[in-house]
Amino acid sequence: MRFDIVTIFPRMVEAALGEGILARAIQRNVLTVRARDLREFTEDRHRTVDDVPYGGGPGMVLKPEPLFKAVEAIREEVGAPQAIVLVSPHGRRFTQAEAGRLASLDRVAILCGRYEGIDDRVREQLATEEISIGDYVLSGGELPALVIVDAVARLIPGVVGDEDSVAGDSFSRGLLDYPHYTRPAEFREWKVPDVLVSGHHGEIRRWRKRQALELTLVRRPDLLVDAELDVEEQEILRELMEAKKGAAHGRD
Ligand code: 9D3
Repeated sequence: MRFDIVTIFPRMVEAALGEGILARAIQRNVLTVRARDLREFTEDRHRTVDDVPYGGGPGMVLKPEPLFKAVEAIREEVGAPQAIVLVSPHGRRFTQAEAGRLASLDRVAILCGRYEGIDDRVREQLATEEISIGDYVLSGGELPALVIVDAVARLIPGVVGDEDSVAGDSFSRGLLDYPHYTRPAEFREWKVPDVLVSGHHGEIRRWRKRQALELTLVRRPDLLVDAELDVEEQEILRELMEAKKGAAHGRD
């Protein structure tokens, strides 16, 4: 899979891609990410990417021309992207399901805004979709672009070393994760739950399911609506909900 990220801060994007799982995937050619400097697609001596807003008001607006030129260069060099994502606070919220949809594509371009805004003709005429990563104000689209690349890349076979760890990932099954422990079995008098050191694999599996379900029920009950639960998990969840009801009526 290939991403082309258009930004005025290509080094910010490259710095993040130089570490960790993404860096390894890029080295091994499982993933290609190219950060493209928007200023390279300007024509004037000052490499101007922004201008004052028509109608007045504060701040600067990204000009359309360099962004259109950047996408045209991508088309010519590597072929037309299957999605041209504008990262913007106005976009549809990015979720694991959205990550899965983008992971099915071969070539994705991401356009990052900065300043107060971006000429709306980019959204209307160039972008194929608009994505936000959540309800908070950031200074630009670079971090959101990296969030999207990270979440999507993890779903590409061979990017994460252990495929089982991706399949078991919290949101891929729609549940929060169970608690993890490592040695020592006792740390400052806090013990690891007995069941985990017992070696009873059946009991461990069931304990983890219960913990994951209980945590999800308490913290993120909204996730249970779409969670894919096996028969055992459905049974445990029914028990947990009964126990909760009992507690609420003061009879536990
Ligand atoms: C001061 C201008 N803002 C009015 C409240 C509008 C604004 C424009 C550009 C706010 C933030 C940004 C920069 N953010 C993004 O480009 C962005 C973003 C975000 O801020 N939050 C969540 N997801 C995203 S995706 C892109």
